[in-house]
Amino acid sequence: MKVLTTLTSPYGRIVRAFIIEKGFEDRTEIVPTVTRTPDTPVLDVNPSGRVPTLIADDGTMFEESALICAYLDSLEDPQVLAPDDWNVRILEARARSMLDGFAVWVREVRRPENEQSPSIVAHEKSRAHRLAGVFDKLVADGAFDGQLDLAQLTLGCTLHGRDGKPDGFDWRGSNPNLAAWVDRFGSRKSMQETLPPG
Ligand SMILES: N[C@@H](CCC(=O)N[C@@H](CS)C(=O)NCC(=O)O)C(=O)O
Repeated sequence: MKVLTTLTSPYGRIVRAFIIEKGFEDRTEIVPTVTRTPDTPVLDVNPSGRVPTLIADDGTMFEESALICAYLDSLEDPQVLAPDDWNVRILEARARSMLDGFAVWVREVRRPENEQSPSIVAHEKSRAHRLAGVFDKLVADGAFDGQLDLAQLTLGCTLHGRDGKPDGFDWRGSNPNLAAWVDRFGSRKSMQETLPPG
């Protein structure tokens, strides 16, 4: 199997870390790539141009980090994920909501200054702070402890190794429980081996 991804994409990191958690390093080739260029190699296999993109051994193309992890998990027991655990899925969706908001925020501040929308930036910034506060309470209640799941991986890849991102976002000071959880989760081998460069 091949996974096309940038090494900076947090969505790609969810898949890369999950491959390590499953012990699938030998059967999966990570193909670092670029996105958002007219000649990105991703377009040769995936018309959306998005990463992560997985090409399975039978040539089937998968996109979407959660779907790719579910597919990988289905390939071999023991299954790591808990697709029927609604509580986990609710938490995963909430973490993904924060990550999706980051993607909008970072895209906005990367535009030339005179094209940026201060109201979009303010909207995303306040969503991010609000959610960080929610996660601070949830981790203090142990909601992200226990056997690895996609909620933990998504929250971890959203915040770990990305301090000050996007756009100087400073969530640590006012969310000490979340900071401690991110540091603890980030010490996993799968997270250490998938740290974004630079
Ligand atoms: N919901 C998707 C999001 C994937 C996504 O937005 N990836 C970004 C990189 S972080 C991308 O490929 N951007 C390229 C583009 O928009 O053309 C997932 O979970 O995999």
